[in-house]
Amino acid sequence: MFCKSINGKCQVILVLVIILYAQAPVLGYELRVVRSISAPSVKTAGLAWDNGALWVYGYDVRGSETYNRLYKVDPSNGGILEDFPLYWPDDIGDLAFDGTYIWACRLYDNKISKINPDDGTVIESYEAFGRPAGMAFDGEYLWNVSDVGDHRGTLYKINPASFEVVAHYDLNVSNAWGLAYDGSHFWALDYSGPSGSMHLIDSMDGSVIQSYSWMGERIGLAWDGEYLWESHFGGYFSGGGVYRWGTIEQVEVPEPTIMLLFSVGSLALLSKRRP
Ligand SMILES: [Ca+2]
Repeated sequence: MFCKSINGKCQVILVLVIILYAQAPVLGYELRVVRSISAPSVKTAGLAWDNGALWVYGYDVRGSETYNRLYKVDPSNGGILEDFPLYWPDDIGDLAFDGTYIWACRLYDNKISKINPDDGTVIESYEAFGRPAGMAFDGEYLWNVSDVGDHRGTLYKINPASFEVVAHYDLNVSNAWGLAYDGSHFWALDYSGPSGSMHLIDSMDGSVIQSYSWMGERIGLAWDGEYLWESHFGGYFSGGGVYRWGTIEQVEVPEPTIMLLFSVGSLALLSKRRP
């Protein structure tokens, strides 16, 4: 890799590369919340990025009224740009935006709905596989991950025009919910109660490249071209009243190329210092 022939010095360098790469989180290359904004609802879940704005899936109870809504939110301040009612029960999953339509996971009737972003109307709904939880769009295909039952942790690649499944992969993760595509990889939130994890996933074969310990109770996930956005689920006391309002967090992720260059650069310095 760094020498034309493998000799003792090169082997030491390769071992150090592996050690430094493995220690990268310790050196500061971790996921990091850089900003948090108030969500438009208490139970805040699905997220999708739409050209400078976030689509947010939220559910509220105010007095005797329930509000199951889709919000378009300004990510700079959390302001609501648009919002539409959705006519199905408490049904919170992730979202994706394909450039024209919003796609929503419906947890409790195992459906995925295509929604008109101009008025929130449901154009078509499809039977999903298991309980659909995470949803992302890669520029050509929809991707959906299920979170329970026989389909738990299965990632489906779907033709959005026909809803035909063209490939599926077992992610081998416990409880994936939020899903986002960053242009080359998928990110999946693993929602496991108070503690969770975030997985970086190879889009070619569904293998987990790296897993990060992460905060729990995060559900929706979106990618804005530079940062991840995640939703922190709020909730109500059993007797009524809000114990936590939903929030939306902007998350900085490590850049694998920079991480590797850092390791290589450090090794070059170490190598020069060797007698
Ligand atoms: Ca998403």
